[in-house]
Amino acid sequence: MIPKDHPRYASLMIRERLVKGYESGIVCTHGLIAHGRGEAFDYLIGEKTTEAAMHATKVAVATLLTAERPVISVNGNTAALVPDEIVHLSEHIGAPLEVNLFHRTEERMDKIIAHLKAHSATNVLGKKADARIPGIEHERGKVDKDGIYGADAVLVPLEDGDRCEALVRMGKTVIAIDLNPLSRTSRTATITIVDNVVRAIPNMVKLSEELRGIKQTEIRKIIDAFDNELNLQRMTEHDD
Ligand code: PTJ
Repeated sequence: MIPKDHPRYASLMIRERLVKGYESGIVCTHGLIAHGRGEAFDYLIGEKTTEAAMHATKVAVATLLTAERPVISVNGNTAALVPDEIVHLSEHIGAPLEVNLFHRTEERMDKIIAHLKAHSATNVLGKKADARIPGIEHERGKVDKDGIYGADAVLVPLEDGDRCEALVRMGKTVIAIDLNPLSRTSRTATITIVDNVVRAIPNMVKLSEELRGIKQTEIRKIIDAFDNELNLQRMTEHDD
């Protein structure tokens, strides 16, 4: 039991969720290691959403709301950390969830899909895997034709660099959530949100409610004014 007044309470509770996810077979062993890296970067940015991250989050939501076939890619860590929030986001922007795993086993696929459904998801893709991302030989290359393969915009929390590059090569708008602003994913994505998924996804849900009432021309302006490289520079230079 972690006492509520522990100075690292929030961070320890996030770990707790991942450990539970690991014990139930949702999170893979490597997911725990990946979290450690993310945690270190989060510590450096003060474990809060920076202005630059919020800016990217707003552009990301504007992009997803205007996309014709947006899809949200879900891996083990994301499913364990923000199951309710990712389902809400999927409903708010009208984008299906697609489970896509680096360490794919059919058992983990089934468990994650069941977990998301237990959190009220209705449309979860990923099992069919009837298409392949060109140039990606590992398991994350397996995608659904009517999901990630055919999407024009894909949200990828905790992505790996080579798939991110491959999705961009396919002409898709790729929105990454990655606490490491120096990663290949962060530098290759169209829009990079350097923030913890536990803050970024709830922020996206809130912003999707706010932006829904805004005129298309205004939404377009938000998207067109964004420069990912510049925004990443703000993150690495700690401009805010
Ligand atoms: O569930 P699977 O099988 O798809 O496997 C998932 C992992 C995470 C193991 C897999 O995608 C992987 O190996 O990822 P990487 O290449 O280690 O990249 C993870 C990136 O996510 C790193 O740059 C971390 O800094 C970042 N990260 C970790 N935790 C968080 C995060 N970014 C945002 N929020 C987090 N909570």
